Amino acid sequence: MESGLSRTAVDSAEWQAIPVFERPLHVGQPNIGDRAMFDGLVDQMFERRWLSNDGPLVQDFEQRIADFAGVKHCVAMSNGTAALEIAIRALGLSGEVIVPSYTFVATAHALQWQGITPVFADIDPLTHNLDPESVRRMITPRTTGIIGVHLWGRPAPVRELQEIADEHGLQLMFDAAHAFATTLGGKRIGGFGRAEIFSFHATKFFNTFEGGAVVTDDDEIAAAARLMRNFGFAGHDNVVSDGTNAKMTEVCAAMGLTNLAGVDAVIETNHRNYTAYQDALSGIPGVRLTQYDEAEECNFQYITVEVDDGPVSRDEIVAALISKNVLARKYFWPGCHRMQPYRDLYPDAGALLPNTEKVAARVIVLPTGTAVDEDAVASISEMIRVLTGGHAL
Ligand code: T4K
Repeated sequence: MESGLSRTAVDSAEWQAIPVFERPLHVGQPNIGDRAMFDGLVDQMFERRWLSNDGPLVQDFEQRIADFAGVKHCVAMSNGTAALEIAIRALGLSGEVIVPSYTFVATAHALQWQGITPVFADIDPLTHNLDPESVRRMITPRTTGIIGVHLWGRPAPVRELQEIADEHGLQLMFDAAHAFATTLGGKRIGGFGRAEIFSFHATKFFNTFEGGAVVTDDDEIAAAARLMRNFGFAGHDNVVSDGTNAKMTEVCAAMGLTNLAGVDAVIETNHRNYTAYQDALSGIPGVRLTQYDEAEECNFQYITVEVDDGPVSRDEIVAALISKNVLARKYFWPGCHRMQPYRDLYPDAGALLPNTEKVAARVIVLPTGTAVDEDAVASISEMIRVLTGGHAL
């Protein structure tokens, strides 16, 4: 390797002594619930010969998610991106909508895809969530709404964003793709803004293979979302709005019902891993684990560390971890504003997003979930300790 890393770390006896994992440890390796329960639900599904289109498993799933999140309505969708697109349409957003750049690209694409301009605001470097002051600076006469993202499952500044929205007559919704089973001020995420969306993708700690939902207390939004996910049908032969096909299938709902029954155990495992990472990484200079507020309910699904510039770069650390079969990720580098089509559309956006640029260059996401045990956490943490210069050796 042509870098400082080869001299400082990966050629060292400490590095060589750490074994390569036999099987790759992925970020986002799915948690899989009780197979017997899943099989039972799928057997019933086949027995009924009802596979999609608002079937009984989807209806049961929706009711349970609404109860869990403490909201009036859950409209299940084929994935989180479809849920975003439909929520955006149901809210009537148009013109420009303010979003963070430091998020998965789906948040921006869901707007751009429908001819709405995503305007990127900067983040708070500590919380990684939208900076309300930056949001204020991005408002123009064309702005119709704000989409906050509860990044890593840590709540966005909901109160401040609501104040800005109210002051300027803007709609507010949240991309809660990461935030199922988390709270803000003791209230479950799901009921903030006019609507929120969840992702239940395979890589989320709670998954339905692919899936998502629009959750809301607003009857009008729920009714519109329900129509739009099924081509606008309000009954046989009766199309009353525009729409698409964003329906959740019965087999996905079966997976959701199964995983919901085991969700507490998964959170417990995630919490155990988070605490183990915290203990093992604390005291390593230049390495900071992103903290969860344990006074709230957290799902602990993302283990993110920020590494300062040092003799070894973030990218070199990630490459070295991958060589040991630890498939760490650089989410959400380089920021949406540096991805297409936004990079060409707004080549100078980076100047307005200094914190996004800094944080995106520092973050490493590490594996967790039920596929990762405490020995694995110890070994990965040891790798990071050695790679960052062996300060604590
Ligand atoms: N908003 C936010 C803030 C989001 O983070 C997301 C999705 C969305 C909206 C949109 O929701 P969806 O429409 O996806 O429901 C992955 C996921 O595909 C994506 O759902 C997720 N965010 C994002 C953070 O991660 P990629 O491009 O990183 O996927 P990929 O294929 O590289 O897989 C990620 C890791 O998971 C890999 O290390 C492999 C591992 N993996 C993946 C799958 C599917 C497994 O081990 N097993 C598997 O079955 O986007």
